[in-house]
Amino acid sequence: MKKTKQLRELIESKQLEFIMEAHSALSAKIVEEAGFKGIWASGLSLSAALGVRDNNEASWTQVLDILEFMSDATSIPILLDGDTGYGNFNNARRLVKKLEQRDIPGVCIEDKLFPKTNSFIKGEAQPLADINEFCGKIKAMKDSQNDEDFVVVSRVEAFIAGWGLKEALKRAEAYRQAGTDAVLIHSKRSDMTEIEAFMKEWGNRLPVIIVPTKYYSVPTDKFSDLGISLSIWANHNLRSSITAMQKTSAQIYYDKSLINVEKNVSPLEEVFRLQKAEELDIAEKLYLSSA
Ligand code: SPV
Ligand code: MG
Repeated sequence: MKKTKQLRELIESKQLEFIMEAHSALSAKIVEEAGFKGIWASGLSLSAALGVRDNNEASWTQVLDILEFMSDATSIPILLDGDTGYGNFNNARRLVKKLEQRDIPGVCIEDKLFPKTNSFIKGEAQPLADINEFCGKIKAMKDSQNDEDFVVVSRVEAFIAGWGLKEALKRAEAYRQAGTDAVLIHSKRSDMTEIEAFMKEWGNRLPVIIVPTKYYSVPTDKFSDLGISLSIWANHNLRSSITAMQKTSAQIYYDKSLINVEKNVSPLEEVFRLQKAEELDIAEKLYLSSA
């Protein structure tokens, strides 16, 4: 099934679904092998892996280049965290064209200003986009997609910026009317009170997506009870790799030897398997006369 259709089905399915963060082709492949049906190309993780901040310091074409590797390495759909769409409606609709060319089936845009800042850094100091301008961006994106199943998710940052429920609902409804396929409602609270209040008023006008990074201790059953469509585990491959690499580097530095780490790291055979080394071996026998 084409990736756009896969992503649309994930978002529109009646039960709660999950996608997992990746920030490279390797991590994307690991997400797929774990069993996930979709990948979150996290702006935070992509930027961190590039050694820059989550403030649009990496250009959108640099992000696109990584996405191309991620998409080539996997067969499940990728939802790109497209920040604010990297500019105005014109930049955002060009982004849609380029994503479609690379078989990236959907993008999430957030109602902040370019260059954005991560929602967990001084969220309340962050200005929100003008509602009409953001609706124009959604319309331009939807009008420019070639594949009817390409997904545009609109992320409401009203709670993050401290504007409250009324503003969150007003924005979500405006984005729905502009033609978005789903709404992502974000919260930085450690409980789900904001999300719960939103869901009670929202009903099921459109699928709702959440990012429970800060309310990680809320049982997942609660998400389905509230009628959430999709939960994004947003940065846990990046964070687990940081922990693992810090440990390994420190150990080798301290020991001046590999003796204590060999048993704790993936064998080289696993690296070769993930790279599909075997396929090249077979192809060489077929196509290289000397092999
Ligand atoms: C990301 O993963 O980059 C996100 C989610 O946008 S958050 O970091 O919670 O803003
Ligand atoms: Mg982000």
